[in-house]
Amino acid sequence: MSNPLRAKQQGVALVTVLLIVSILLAVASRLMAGHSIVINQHQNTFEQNQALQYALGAETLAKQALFEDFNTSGVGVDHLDEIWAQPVLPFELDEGGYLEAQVRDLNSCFNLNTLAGSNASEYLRRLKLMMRNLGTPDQLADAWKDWIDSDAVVQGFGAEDSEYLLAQIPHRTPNSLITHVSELSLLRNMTPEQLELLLPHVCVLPDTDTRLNVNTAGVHALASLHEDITPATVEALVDGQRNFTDVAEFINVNQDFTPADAALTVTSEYFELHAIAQVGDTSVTLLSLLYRDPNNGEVTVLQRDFGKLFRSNIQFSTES
Ligand SMILES: [Ca+2]
Ligand SMILES: [Ca+2]
Repeated sequence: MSNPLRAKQQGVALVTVLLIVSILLAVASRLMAGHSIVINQHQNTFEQNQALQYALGAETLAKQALFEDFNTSGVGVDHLDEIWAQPVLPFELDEGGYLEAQVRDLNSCFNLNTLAGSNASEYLRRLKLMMRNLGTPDQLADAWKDWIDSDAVVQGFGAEDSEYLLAQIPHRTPNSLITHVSELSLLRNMTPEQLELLLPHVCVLPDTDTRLNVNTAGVHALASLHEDITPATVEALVDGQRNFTDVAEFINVNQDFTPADAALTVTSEYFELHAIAQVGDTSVTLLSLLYRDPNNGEVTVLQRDFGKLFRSNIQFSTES
C-alpha cells in the first residue's frame, strides 16, 4: 500500500474519532444540563414543600392560641392586648429563610355579605354611611347590594345582570354570598382609587348578621353604625386602650353608640391568619379564614388563600 493512501486512511480514521468524541461530548453536556435542571426542580419542590409546612404550622399555632384564649387566658372578652393578637416576629429557620405570622380579628371590619341577609336594608344604610365618611360615592353600596342579593331587580343606583352583560368583558352577578373581597373590583363604576379606600375597612364572612367587637373594630367600621357617630370621635376611642368587658360598660362611656348597642359585642368569632414562610429561594404565603365556635372555642379553618401578598404589621422604631 502506498504512503499517500495510508496517510489518507489515517486522516479519515482521525476525523471519525474526533467526530465520535465531539458527539459524545455533546451528549454528555446535554445529560449534565438535564441533570442539573432535574436537581434544581427537586430542590425547588422540596423548599416549596418545606415552606408550605411551616406556613401550615403557623396556622396550627394560631388555632391553638385562639382556643387557649377562649378557654383560659382571655375568657369572655377579646381585645388587641391578648396573646393571639400579637404578631409573630420574623424568625430564622434552620434551613435558611424565615417565618412571620399575624392574626387579625374579623369582627373588626364591615362584613360585605350582610347586605344579602334578612337585615340587608340596615346594613345598606351603614355601608352607605361608611362610603360617605371615606369620600366615595354611596351609590356603590346600592351596586354592592344588587351584586349579592338573590333577586335580579335593580334597586336605587344598583345594577344587575342586564347591565353587566353589556360590559366590555360581559359577566354576571353572583346573586349570593361571596367568598372573596376581590369581587368588589367587578362592581360597575368602581375605580381602583375607591377600591383602595374601601378595602382596609371591609371583609367577607360566611354570615349575614355580624356584630362588631368594640375592643378591636376600626374607625370606619364603628363610625358606620350611626349618623351621630363621627370618624373624628371614634379616632380618640380607637387610639386609647380598649378592654371593655361587656357592651354596657362600653356604652356607659361612649353614649353616642347607644342607638347601635345591638350591633356590638366584646368577643369575636372570625379571625384571619396571614403567614409567610421563606425557605431558600422559595416563599409561601398563607391567608386562612378561621372560625371559633362561641360555644366551645373550637377553631375551624373555613378557607385558605395562597395568593394574598403578605404585608407585615410590625413597625420598628428607629431606636429598636
Ligand atoms: Ca379573649
Ligand atoms: Ca341581585
